[in-house]
Amino acid sequence: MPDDKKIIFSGIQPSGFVTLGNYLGALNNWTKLQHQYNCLYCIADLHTITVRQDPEKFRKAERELLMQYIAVGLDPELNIMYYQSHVPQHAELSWVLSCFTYMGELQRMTQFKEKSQKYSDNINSGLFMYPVLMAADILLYQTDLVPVGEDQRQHLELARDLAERFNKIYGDVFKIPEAYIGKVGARVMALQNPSKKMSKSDENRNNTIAIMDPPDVIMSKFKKAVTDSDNEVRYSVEEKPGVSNLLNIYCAVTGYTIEQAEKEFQGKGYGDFKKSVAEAVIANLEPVQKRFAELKNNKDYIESVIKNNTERASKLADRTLSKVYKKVGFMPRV
Ligand code: AQP
Repeated sequence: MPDDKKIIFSGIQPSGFVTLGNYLGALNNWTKLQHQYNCLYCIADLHTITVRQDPEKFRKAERELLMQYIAVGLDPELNIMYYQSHVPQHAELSWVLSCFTYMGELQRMTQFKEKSQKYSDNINSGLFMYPVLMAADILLYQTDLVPVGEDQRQHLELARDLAERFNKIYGDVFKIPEAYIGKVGARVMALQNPSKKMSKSDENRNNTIAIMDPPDVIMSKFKKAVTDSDNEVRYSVEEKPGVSNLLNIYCAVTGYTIEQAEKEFQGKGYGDFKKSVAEAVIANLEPVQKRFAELKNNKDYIESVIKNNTERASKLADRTLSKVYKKVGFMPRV
């Protein structure tokens, strides 16, 4: 990777079908960063097992997520895209960092509290340790910038605190990462319940658009999307959350401003509006779906990407981990 560019790190969990939310909030924005930065994007499978997964479905989601990274336009030569579990340094650094993390810090994490409620039958210690693993993910690559949504800010703060704590004891080992403040990606809400975000793991499939949903399915899900009763296409998150969500989606895929979109649908009913949103999404996803279908038939290429990118990630990860091991006083390997 060229030394003169800043390092960006992010990832997505292979916890289900990649949604339009993941696409508009993350993936699609990542493609715009690849020439300006050195980007690492992991497929965060170690994080994913903090919630129980069906192994077959999980493996399929993992396989497809890498192809989706490529299909949306992330170049595997420019970016490093790899499976987190293939680079054991993540887990190794996570252990070391856990010995520098206080229980109280983890107990304060909002995501832990929320997920403990959501998965109350499986509050495992991995769920508790999730932010430490995330800190290891970031610090392992001497990351400069992390594109994070509001929900991950607290975790990034912890990563910064841990890096500073470690550096204070052992000298300059980790770079202190910052949040990437770029053009904010759209926050996409659930179609049937626009007060909560669209999520891969949502059991109600009508809440989510998967980026690989066929056009007729996308159309039908948008037609069923919740709106309101006053039949006016106007943006107001408080008064009209459903319509506003659809407007956000429409603008994200067409590049129109909200004002332009409101004008376009002035005097038109919700039926026409929803159909236009669906058509715009279908058109935007068409090349992605086409490329994905091609990649599915190109197993050798995908394997070469996995091999090559894992090696690149491992090499970088090893630099940091070796330094950490030396600093804490572990016996050198012979
Ligand atoms: N609805 C959304 N709108 C905008 N951005 C979103 N992201 C997720 N949902 C939306 C962004 O996608 C990336 C994926 O992060 P993740 O897989 O680590 O977990 P997540 O944020 O918890 O995503 P999901 O889809 O909601 O997964 P589950 O259901 O497994 O929890 C992040 O960059 C996120 O901001």
